[in-house]
Amino acid sequence: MKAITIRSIDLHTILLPYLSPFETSFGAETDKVAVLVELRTDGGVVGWGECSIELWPGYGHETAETAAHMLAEFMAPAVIGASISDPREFPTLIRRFRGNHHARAGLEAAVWDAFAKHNEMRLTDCFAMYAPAGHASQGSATVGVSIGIQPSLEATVDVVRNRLEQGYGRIKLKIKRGWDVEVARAVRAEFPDILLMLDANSDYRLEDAKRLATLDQFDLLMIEQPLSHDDIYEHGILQKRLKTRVCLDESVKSASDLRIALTVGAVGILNLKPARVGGFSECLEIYRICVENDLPLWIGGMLETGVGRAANLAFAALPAVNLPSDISATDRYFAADISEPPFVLGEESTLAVPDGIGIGVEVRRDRLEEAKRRWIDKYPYGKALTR
Ligand code: OSB
Ligand code: MG
Repeated sequence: MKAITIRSIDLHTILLPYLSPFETSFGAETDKVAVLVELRTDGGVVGWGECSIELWPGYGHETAETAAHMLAEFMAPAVIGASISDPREFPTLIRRFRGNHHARAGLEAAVWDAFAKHNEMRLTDCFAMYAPAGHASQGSATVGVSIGIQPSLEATVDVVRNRLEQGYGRIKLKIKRGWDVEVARAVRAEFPDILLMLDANSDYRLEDAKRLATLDQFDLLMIEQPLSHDDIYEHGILQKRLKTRVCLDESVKSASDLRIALTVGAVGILNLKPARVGGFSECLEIYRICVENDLPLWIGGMLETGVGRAANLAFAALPAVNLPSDISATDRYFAADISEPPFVLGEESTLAVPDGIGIGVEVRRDRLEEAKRRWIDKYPYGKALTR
């Protein structure tokens, strides 16, 4: 493989309105916020990466401001001028900075995109090259859709019906304490045969085990992250009390966390989010552990723009990603995405990896500028704070 040398890095903080607000156990969000990383090589190749974050530091602790700060002040200066002949070595360049996985992941994604483009490969084939032998990209991924907390049970059933009609083959419902058994019952009653799962985003405690066990009757594919965002141990105790398989999201921030979770029986399925674990090199390590342990795996999302979604899709097309991923079509998220072409849902609830090299989508400069302006207009920091 031909090495790249990093010449420059530009950061773009953007705000892109969602088609509809997305509500989870930690709050509702109306817009996507992201820091997009534009990386230029000495050879003139441009790689793009997305730091997936949210306005409210509820899923993870990072915000657009912290990610931009970590990148501008520390991580980008540490890598400018570096030559990379194997993207898996990239994390060592920023090892001396701790944490900040979402920021780190966006930068690493831009490196992977530039590296794949420089070598005239699709990013998905580039990932496959570093996956275990025989794990070629399938060129598409089976996907589902994540449905936020709705104002009523009727509204939930309506949204589910709508998504099923659009062709989604797996439905994930967000739940929280006080919005769980009834919503699962209502949806299951209407749609007895669909692939259905729940995501609690850490809203429960171990004392709620009995309540959570009543969800067993709904034949759920899994329950995602019921307990604390930084717990592994108690998820192991909970799993012994549930028939439904526990899927970890927030709790697994590294390959090391996954090994612990496997050891204590806390993980029956893994939601792997590149942003959460700090980048695609760590994803490849986690992928290998899943293969070795026969652990069911899918790729999670954070309502990314096309830039982040394209990279996630490239990874989700690897063959050991064997459950539907949270990567939906563009029209589930935005009226006009930052990149073109849009992702369109295909047969049997799949998304096809684009043919182009790298992430396979192009950033639209006009939309990028508009989304940057929207961020600045909406969040004019420096204004006096009053009650
Ligand atoms: O917990 O999986 C989650 C979005 C933001 C933050 C956390 C989560 C989510 C999703 C969205 O479920 C899935 C998607 O990107 O379509
Ligand atoms: Mg989740």
